[in-house]
Amino acid sequence: MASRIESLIGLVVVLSIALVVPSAVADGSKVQATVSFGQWQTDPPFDRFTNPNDRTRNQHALIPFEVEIKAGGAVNFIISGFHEPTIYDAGTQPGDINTSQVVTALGFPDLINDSTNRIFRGVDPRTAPTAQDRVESVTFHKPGTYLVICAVHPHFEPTPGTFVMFGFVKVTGKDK
Ligand SMILES: [Cu+2]
Repeated sequence: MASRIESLIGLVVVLSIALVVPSAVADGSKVQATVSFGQWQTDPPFDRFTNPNDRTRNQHALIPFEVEIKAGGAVNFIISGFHEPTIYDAGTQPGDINTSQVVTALGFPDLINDSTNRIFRGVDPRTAPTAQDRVESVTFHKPGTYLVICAVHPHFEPTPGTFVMFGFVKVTGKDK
């Protein structure tokens, strides 16, 4: 009797989890990916102990350039330095971004503010030093190839029409 009740409780727990967690997440493979979003350099040596945010020693790249996850999974953006991860809906290309739309603040580079097809924008890196080095984990529910840019204007488009700091998240369908 006791084992029957236990198995019934187990069944209820499993069903409850299935209702809450997308199947891709429960599955385990390709449910998440990590993207290094801006990197500190080591050659020549760089000592952040004494100079925590020397922007001339920061590399402006997404590593890897493209990651693949299943629908329902997440991408963890590990952000080092002054950057602003911003994600556009599937199919958007770098040239589609209107880089003339910006938010400005004295003493900071312009931040691109094109909201067309934008599905995610990270925390404002100008708000506090702690808003710079951080992790932002973002979920993707529909298959497609999503554009991820750094909205710091001189990082994304250092010269007009040349795009540098961006990458893609490829989201595949759930396994049947
Ligand atoms: Cu950046």
